[in-house]
Amino acid sequence: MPRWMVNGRALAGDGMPRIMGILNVTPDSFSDGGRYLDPSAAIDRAHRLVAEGADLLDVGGESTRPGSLPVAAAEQLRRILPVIEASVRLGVPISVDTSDPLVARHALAAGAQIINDVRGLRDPALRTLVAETQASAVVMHMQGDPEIMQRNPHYNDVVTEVRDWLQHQVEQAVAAGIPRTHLAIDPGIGFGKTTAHNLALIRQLDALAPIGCAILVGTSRKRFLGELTGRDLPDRLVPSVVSALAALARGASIVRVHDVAATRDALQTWHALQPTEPLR
Ligand code: HH2
Repeated sequence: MPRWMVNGRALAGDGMPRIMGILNVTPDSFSDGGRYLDPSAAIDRAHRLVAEGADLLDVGGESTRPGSLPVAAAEQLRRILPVIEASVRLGVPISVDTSDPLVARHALAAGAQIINDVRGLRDPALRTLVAETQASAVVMHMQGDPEIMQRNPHYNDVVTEVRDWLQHQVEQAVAAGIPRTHLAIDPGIGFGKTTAHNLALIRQLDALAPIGCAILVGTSRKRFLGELTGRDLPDRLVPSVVSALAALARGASIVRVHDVAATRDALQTWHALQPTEPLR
């Protein structure tokens, strides 16, 4: 499996799945909006996620849920900087969920090491920044923009189109000077996709392997799980965990989740049950 290097350390590629804990410092995120807007609540949450077993944290100051509008860079920074500054002391890499080069620059200066870009490093300024700072990045696929992406998502062949687009973005990032090992790719579950598209992408996740980057997947609490099970947001823990395991079984190395403790339990059990795992 491809390695994902973050600040000189492998965060994937050694056979151990990794958990990215979600920390949304926003008033309006789809599942935890408003809960961690206060910096001290967000910092407490960061401690808790790491104590529960998160291998890295993804801090975001802008919701990208369907229908959401962009948040100004200054406001994103006001929300996330105190949280990043406090969280770097926790000893796990900090990722920042942004597409804005200004937000990214300040977040990296405050100690973040990964830019998680739901727009797949489309902005050349963001590619240059990641290259120059030797940061790592997540290149995610999204059709359209959050405001309109769920209106009528359409693909002729979702798996091939997502794979080809990610491949193109990775080549652009490499051409800008970012080492391939610094990049992880993400099919962008729920970003301009119907339930059928999301299921196809998870079922055929191994189609992304030829790109040669570690694969990250975020299914946690998402709407397609509600459509599958009939469960509302608070009751999507089981489908979230099961879908994370399914993604790992098909080649993902990192899962982005809200419920770290439950995902950690599931991963440890699942890992121990692999036929290749030596007895301890
Ligand atoms: N999903 C969300 C946000 N960022 N980043 C990556 N790489 N992959 C994802 O699947 C992904 C992401 C949406 O989830 P959440 O952060 O919980 O909600 P919101 O965007 O409303 O803050």
